[in-house]
Amino acid sequence: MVQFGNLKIKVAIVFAATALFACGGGEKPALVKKAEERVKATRPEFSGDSAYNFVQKQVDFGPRVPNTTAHVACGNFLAAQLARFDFEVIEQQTQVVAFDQTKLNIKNIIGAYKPELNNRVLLFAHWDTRPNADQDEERQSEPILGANDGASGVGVLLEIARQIQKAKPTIGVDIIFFDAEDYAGPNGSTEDYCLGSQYWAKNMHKIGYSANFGILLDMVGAKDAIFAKEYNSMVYASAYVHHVWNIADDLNHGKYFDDQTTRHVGIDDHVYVNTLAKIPSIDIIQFDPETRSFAPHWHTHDDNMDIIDTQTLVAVGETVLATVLMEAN
Ligand code: AHN
Ligand code: ZN
Repeated sequence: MVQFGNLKIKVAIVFAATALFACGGGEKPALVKKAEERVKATRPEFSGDSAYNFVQKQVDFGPRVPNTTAHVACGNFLAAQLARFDFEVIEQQTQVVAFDQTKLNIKNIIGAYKPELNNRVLLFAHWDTRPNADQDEERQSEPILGANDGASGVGVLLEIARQIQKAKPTIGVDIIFFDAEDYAGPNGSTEDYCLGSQYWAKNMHKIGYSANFGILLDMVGAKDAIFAKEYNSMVYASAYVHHVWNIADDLNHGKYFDDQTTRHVGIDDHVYVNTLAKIPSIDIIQFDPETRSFAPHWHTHDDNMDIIDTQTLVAVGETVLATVLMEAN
């Protein structure tokens, strides 16, 4: 019995290794290359002040809840920023039905750098904010500002777009700002979330679109944030989790990127990018592995500019941009 079990494990390992290295004769993925001859990541140019300003700009619109004027205005601002950094912009507008049957007018904002290349990386974040503060003790029915939950990931990605325009790497980069990630009621069920990414994964902006891998940034701006290895990322794309966490270590950001793996913490946009779009994707998300919970400001009115810290934005921004640049030929 034991022998049979071992054999099965051996067969599985050989099969997995074959799958990983069988690259159809094309360029080897950077992850495989890096595993063989692991090169230390070098620190890219990334301005924490600029990323912070991009977060502030979004928060200045007020809560970005679908079907509000602030949401429309902020969406237009984000698309204009990507265009300013020479990304080709596609605005994917549609209507989806929310948990309470409200018809939401939503917009996924997609920016493509070097759209002609096949060697591509996908970076994404949600740009909408939650319509309620269900974790707060006060004003629970009022929308939150979402400085961390919404604006932080988008702010880091806009600064990455700005730096890509300057560095001009030879790699395709897609940045997607997904809408309606957080439009759920108090104690909402998991399908209520991630409406924008679910729509995109079923209706991708280009026929046959793909990328080597994807990185989701969600709640990446709070002071002293801890990013544990997130459960679904480990299920679908563990090799990329280790790759990115190693790069964070190279850049001395190990205090933010924790080695522990979280238990299941919920569904986030990367789950649909993995299961429906079939792009291996990871989530960099603040989650405390000790208390097994999101930060105390999560889904409360304390999620405002007071909790945002430039150093955290830098740790995440440098790590993600270095990952992109390592993938360039
Ligand atoms: C749920 O709690 C279902 N998902 C966590 C992902 C999330 C919510 N990100 C931001 N808000
Ligand atoms: Zn949220």
